[in-house]
Amino acid sequence: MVDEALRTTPVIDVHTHLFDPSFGELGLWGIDDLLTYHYLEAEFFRFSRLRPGEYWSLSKQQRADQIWRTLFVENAPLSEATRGVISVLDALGLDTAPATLAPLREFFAVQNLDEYIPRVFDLAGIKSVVMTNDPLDPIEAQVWTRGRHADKRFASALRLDRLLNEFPAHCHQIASQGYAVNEDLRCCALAEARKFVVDWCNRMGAVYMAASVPDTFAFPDDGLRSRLLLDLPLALMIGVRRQVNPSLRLAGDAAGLADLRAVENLCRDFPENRFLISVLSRENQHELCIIARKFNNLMPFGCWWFLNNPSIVEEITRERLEMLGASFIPQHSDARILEQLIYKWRNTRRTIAPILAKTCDLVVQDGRPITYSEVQHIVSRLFRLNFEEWTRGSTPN
Ligand code: FIX
Ligand code: ZN
Repeated sequence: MVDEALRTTPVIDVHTHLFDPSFGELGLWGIDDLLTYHYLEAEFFRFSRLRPGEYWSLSKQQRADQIWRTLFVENAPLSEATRGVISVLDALGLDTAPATLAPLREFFAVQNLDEYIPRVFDLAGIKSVVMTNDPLDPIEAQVWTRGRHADKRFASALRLDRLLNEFPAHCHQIASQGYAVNEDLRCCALAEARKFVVDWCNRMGAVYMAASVPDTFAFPDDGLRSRLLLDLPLALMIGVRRQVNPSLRLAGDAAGLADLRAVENLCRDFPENRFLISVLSRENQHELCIIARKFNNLMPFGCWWFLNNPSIVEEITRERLEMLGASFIPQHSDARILEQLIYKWRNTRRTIAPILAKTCDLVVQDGRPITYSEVQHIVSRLFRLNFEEWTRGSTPN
């Protein structure tokens, strides 16, 4: 019953770094992008003698060739991320162990996105994804300001990392968009910063605002973070330590244990606001479940980044089911490349199905039957309804 319900329930992927076709080159797909994914780059530097500087001096194709040879030919693809590429090639009916990438590049070269995106969404069992949209990314901002055809499959989320975590560095950029802000937010600058956020939320039709914050995140604090809450769901991704090894670029970020009293304070001080919270440290997971039992304006979501490994997804999901029932969002893909949707959701279904089945079985053992329509409802709640309800009526003012 669980397998069937998971197979037939189209999922909403609440956090990705994917872009719809109107964003052109920002949208990544195909074998070279799949292989130059920062998860694989991190693993590559563990096996290869190549120095990061030498690697970055190569073209994307040359980098992909290096990664394929090192992680898939000279070594067996054992890790979650390397197995992911194999799973994608298999799902597309392609050779999963060619000596070189030439035959695979031929396949991707002839794909037409209008037909290909629906095929990938179908293989992944996806209804829609939520993008990560940064109004301070010059290339992306151009697409929004010139206007784009909304694509129902790709919802938008206003990403505020640069605004909330590096305001002084981006103050001039915001000012150049016509907002009277200044570095220390004197007089009406805060209202102008809020106006910047509201305008971009409306321009994007954002379903939520989002920001990742470091493991040192505290609330309340003296900065902008405390003063920029709107009545739009805020997704906070807590516990990333950016660029602990800058030479690896995107692969150079790490994680740290956060003090979740900041989350308690946020939920208590802003009872009308809705918070989607994901924490990066494995050691923060239990406490997040406890805080969620205290505040119903907190929705835990996903097994983020370094947690997105079956052994840890199992542990986190079981704990959440035991403590929260079906009142959480088990997973998001964080896909950066289109085809990653296929393996990340294949893995999630494969990992979560036995846990859900076991939990339903325990209900029966405890003396109450479970029907198929109840199983369908549980799966819909976890992978669609919780998010739809959380973001319903999300228009900022
Ligand atoms: O902050 C985020 O949204 C993270 O997911 C990314 O920064 C990270 O690079 C990533 O791709 C994780 O899967
Ligand atoms: Zn992300």
